[in-house]
Amino acid sequence: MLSNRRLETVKELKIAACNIRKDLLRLCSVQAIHIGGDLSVTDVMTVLWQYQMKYDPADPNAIGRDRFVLSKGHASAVTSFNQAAIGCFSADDVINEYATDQGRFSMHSCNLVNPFVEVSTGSLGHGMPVACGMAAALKLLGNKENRVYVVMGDGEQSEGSIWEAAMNAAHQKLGNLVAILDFNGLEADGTIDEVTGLGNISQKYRDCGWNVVDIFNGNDIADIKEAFDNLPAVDSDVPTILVCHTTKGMGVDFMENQVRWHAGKITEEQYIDAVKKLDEKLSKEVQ
Ligand SMILES: Cc1ncc(C[n+]2csc(CCOP(=O)(O)OP(=O)(O)O)c2C)c(N)n1
Repeated sequence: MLSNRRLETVKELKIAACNIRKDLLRLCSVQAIHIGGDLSVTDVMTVLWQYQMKYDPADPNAIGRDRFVLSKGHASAVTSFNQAAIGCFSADDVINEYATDQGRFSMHSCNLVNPFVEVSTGSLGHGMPVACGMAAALKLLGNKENRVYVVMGDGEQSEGSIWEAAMNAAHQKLGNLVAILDFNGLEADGTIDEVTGLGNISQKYRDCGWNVVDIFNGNDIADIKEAFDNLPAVDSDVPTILVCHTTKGMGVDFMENQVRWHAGKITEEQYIDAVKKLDEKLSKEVQ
């Protein structure tokens, strides 16, 4: 059935985000994945998929669905585990099929093998312009019910195509477009400041004509939920970006803020220890 609000409360969403992190770590103990950027965006993805988005796991092409584009396409695992959580397939399917010849899941999402992937991504800078096109098409069709959500990385902001799309989205008054920026301060080879500093990224989007919402703790479920609850109407005239200040590797102490953990695999011992710590943290937070 086409629905949203699968989970309602901050507590439920915190538990769900913890479960996603455990799924990610389980996969990471058998395969190298982009774990750092999966963990930074886990909280916002959990609220998006398990609370905010209108989606039918039985019909990924339902006309009345909200659209999702993963512009930072290497965060495929966190997307797949959220889709598993709402019943598109199982978390075991993701783990068993990941990076196998016939599998639906891999380091980047591919819609040729996985119907729950709206757009194949992986080459940075492409998802955002495609999302703008989808939002423009929905608007042209007179749709006032559905949004297009696009998740980008901060390193990805170096791609020129992002800025062509950002200017065009404001020009076309795409109020149905919601971009989410996972501002974790690191990319693959170093810090954002070392590679291509972004300056005041919120101001840059404002200057392009966007409605900018800063989420100063982009790993805080309550703040994320509040931002989604207060989005402007779908038929408003200005695209919105949620600038989420997050921590790369969030929730796993030896990965937090470490460039080395952009991608990689963990040992069984690291997996057991990390899961134990996640459980301890959760029980303090939700007691
Ligand atoms: C066009 C393109 N150039 C380079 C890469 C290689 N690459 C993969 S992930 C990544 C870093 C991206 O950084 P960011 O967007 O901040 O992602 P996060 O830190 O959230 O994982 C790079 C350069 C790519 N996938 N596409």
